[in-house]
Amino acid sequence: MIGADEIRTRFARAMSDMYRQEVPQYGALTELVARVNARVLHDDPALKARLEATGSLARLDVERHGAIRLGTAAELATMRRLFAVMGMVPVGYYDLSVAGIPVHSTAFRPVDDVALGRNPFRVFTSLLRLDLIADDGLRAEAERILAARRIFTPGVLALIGQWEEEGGLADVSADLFVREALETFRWHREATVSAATYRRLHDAHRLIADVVCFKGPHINHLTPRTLDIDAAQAEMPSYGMRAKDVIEGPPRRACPILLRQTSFAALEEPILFLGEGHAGEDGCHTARFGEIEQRGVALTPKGRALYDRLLCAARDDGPKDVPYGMRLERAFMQFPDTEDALRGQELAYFRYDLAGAATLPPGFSADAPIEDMVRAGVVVATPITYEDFLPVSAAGIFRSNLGGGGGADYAVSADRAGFETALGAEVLDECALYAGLQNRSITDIRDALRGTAV
Ligand code: OOG
Ligand code: NI
Repeated sequence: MIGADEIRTRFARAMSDMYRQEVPQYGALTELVARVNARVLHDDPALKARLEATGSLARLDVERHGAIRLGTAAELATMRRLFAVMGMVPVGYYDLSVAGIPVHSTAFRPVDDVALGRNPFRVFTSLLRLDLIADDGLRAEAERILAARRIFTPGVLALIGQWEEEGGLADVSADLFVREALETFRWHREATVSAATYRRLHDAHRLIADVVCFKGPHINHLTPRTLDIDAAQAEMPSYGMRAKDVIEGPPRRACPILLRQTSFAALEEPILFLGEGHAGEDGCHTARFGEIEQRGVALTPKGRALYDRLLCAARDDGPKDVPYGMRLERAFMQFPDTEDALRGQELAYFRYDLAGAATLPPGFSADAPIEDMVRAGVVVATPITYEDFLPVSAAGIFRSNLGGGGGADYAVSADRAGFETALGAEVLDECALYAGLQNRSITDIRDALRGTAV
């Protein structure tokens, strides 16, 4: 039997190869990021040593996230089963309707630290909210079109069933699974609708046309992880890419927090509409783009509340003639920027490891506060990487790829329960996962110090 981590690794590689063929600029982007990362590691041996010690260096070259947009509850439920074969489970709920984007989303990803270390491949997965189409006729038409499509191959459905029954896949079946699963994410230039239908859906919201008018949920970007997003952003033009003006997320920091992202504009791709009795009409569609990201430490609910407050302040407060980047820098001066402060004020999650042998200096007990052990040099604390997404950033990424503007005004709210019903499962709480990693590392230390480690 081939393990989930290995199937995920094979799938992520196959997806990356396919996307490089489909969108050559993605290939250029991965080269740019590899060059920037090599330079950062060369210039910062301490960072390199730390990434190596925590097993993060090995995953850096393969680390990617992608995104898809689904049309129906049934598609989402089957997608959950498909990702489960690769050890990817839904984490987090993101409501984007508040930002004028008619979707809500989750991220499918591995959750335990061994799996994350092997390959943290994640897919931001959105479900279209048809209830947000105001026109009854148009909504019914979109529903009818979506109900008629089959986005999964019979082959992949059979293999998912086999995996669920037998608890695994043999080598040959795993390769077949990867090949068949990939078909769902492939780009098809033939639309499933006429030019007139496309235009009507497009006028309701560009995103609705992107989800409804095609055979499947084409992968719309694949994002490599950079160690210096400012450097990568500055070099994008020399690779022929027009980057988004602002980097989403927090400003540059000594101790990076959460997630910073930037993207280049979506490509205009030729498509072929369904003809009515005659050959189809040509058109074009923009959906697929490139993105890079830099990841920092995961924040506790307290840290996250502070982040949200300061981000809001930077966006809404103060004179608008001050550039956004500067307002952001200014607002975030209130966010502590040393690891000691992030730990001391319980703003971020850390993983704790014994610095050396499991011995304590005189006067210490195995139950001593972990912070005392860090100060005494018995224990080292390492930031836990944020593995998830940010709704405000995601909305910015969506918007920049909907040809600017693009935000409708929806008088609705989050519908987490509706999303989970469609999914057929609850989404995991990301903070509980990070807290679990942190607490387990502390328990392991105390066990080792008591000599009870197995
Ligand atoms: C997803 C946009 C969100 C991110 O990194 O925040 C995203 C989409 O455009 O489908 O990928
Ligand atoms: Ni993304």
